[in-house]
Amino acid sequence: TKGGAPEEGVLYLGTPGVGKTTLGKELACRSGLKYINVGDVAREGTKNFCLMTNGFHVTWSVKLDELFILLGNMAVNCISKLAELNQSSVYSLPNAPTLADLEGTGYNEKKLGENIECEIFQVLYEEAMLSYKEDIVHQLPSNTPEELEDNINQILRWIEQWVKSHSP
Ligand code: DAT
Repeated sequence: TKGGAPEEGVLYLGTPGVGKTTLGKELACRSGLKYINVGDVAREGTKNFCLMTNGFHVTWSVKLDELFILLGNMAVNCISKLAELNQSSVYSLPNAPTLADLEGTGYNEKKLGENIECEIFQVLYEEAMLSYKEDIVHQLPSNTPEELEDNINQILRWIEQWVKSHSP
């Protein structure tokens, strides 16, 4: 970012284990964009992140306003662009992870069940469709290395188109 101008970016989300890190790091390598894991940023600013429980679910709660300060211009972009429902895109990459996929992530069985259920019922996709203009929400299956490669190429094409349509 130069002179504090908001950054443009690709925002993608999905439940744990669907392949966000794998995709994000590879996409960053090939596009020159910076990879930011919002969860890592939140965890590093520990005062912004606290463990909540209602006796049934245990979950991490993030103070969003403080997280946005930590994220800086990237968050300015998320708020100003995504909230206006234009220009940016949201990608959901569900691949219905199995328990075996998720076991290594340190989640307890209940949480694993919830995440899988969330993926099966496409909760994130539906929420994204409700929150943003439908034509900027894309759902990309990523069940195989070939699909991952296709997705990276598709997102690179979208970035290229976006850059072309926004250059003077
Ligand atoms: P996330 O960051 O969403 O938690 P990850 O990138 O760490 O997920 O991926 C979880 C595991 O799945 C990891 O062992 C890599 C593997 N993986 C990711 N994308 C895949 C794909 N398209 N096909 C097969 N395996 C994939």
